[in-house]
Amino acid sequence: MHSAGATRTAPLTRAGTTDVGAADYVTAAEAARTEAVSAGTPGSEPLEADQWDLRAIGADKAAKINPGSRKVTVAVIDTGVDDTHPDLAPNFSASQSANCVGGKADTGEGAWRPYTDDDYHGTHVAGEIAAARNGIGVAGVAPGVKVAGIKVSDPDNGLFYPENVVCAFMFAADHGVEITNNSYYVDPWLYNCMDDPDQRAVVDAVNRAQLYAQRKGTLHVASAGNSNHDLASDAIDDASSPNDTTPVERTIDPSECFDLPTQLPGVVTVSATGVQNLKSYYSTYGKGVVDVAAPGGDGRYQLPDTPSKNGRILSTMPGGEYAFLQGTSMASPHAAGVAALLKSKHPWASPASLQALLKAQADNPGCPDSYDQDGDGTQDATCEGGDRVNGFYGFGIVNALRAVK
Ligand SMILES: [Ca+2]
Ligand SMILES: [Ca+2]
Ligand SMILES: [Ca+2]
Repeated sequence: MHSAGATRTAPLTRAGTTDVGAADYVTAAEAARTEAVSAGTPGSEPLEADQWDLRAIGADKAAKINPGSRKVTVAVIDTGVDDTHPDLAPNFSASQSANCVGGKADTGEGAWRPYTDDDYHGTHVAGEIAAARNGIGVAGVAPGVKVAGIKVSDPDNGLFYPENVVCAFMFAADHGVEITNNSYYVDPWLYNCMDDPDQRAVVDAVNRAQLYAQRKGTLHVASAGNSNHDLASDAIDDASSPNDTTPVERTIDPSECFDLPTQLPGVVTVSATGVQNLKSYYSTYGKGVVDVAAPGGDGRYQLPDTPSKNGRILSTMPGGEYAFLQGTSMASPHAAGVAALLKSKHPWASPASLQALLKAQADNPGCPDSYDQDGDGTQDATCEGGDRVNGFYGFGIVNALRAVK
């Protein structure tokens, strides 16, 4: 039993992070079966047969051409990263890691680690980006780059407060981090409205830190959110905020109320797809808001023909474990991994150029003719736009193979 505090009773509903549902651990039997299946595939990792997401973006083939450069670091701003995991240890950059809780960076040994194994979110994200190709477990999208951890989640309630995120952006910029991954929203408001003085102050503070980092050469990649909201619409009903006290019901205009950091200018906004290259049922979307899409998994409607048939994303967990998770939290690190491959190939690219390269090499499936995933006869979301840019996929699904060619 973990009992770090009374508020630790519901680790799977941590408000700021954006994974959907409970973690699906890989059982020993599943792992053994998967290892047997992949044993005949030379050069692949033991659990790679279940990593449909790597194949969907050509990351398995890309790794054979260029796994990414040791000179590129992706910092995971999240619940901490367990760098003692054997799949993360080879690529971990301790000198670019910290604990930013409280608004001041603590760089003491292990300060970046999760408080308990329940704070698994950041460790899963880190593995998706850069788990090593070392003959054990899984592989990340860019197994040759380095990954760092900047912890921003509050130890008592798991929330991602603004001052912690501001600290993380500035720390990343000051420590030569090329790319940050942001699979969360800044708490306690899902949407921060500019006509509210307190919420406006949050937008201004996080935006200033983002711009500071961008000027120093750091590109930020962020999850679009898991509410199946249309960020290009003029009204969204939300009853989830503030999540640190009693939430209120309100209708917001997403052109004046912002999900942070994903809606800040300059940040790469990532929606999620499943194995059929179709928007995941939960993924937030929006024409002119989503920049690119990437595999985040869809365990409800898009199941792969893999050993486990699990439509979620398999990656590392604290304590040397592995599990499947889904969410735009899992999509963003795939895009960050491809951005890291592009940065490896184009070391002088500015954050703006890097984002342009990421968009230019993405594959756009185009809007689907119908999006009635639950089959009740009504559309579950409306994709606006054309084959080149649209609300579900932005400029398209990122492509690791094209990034290294
Ligand atoms: Ca591995
Ligand atoms: Ca954006
Ligand atoms: Ca429907």
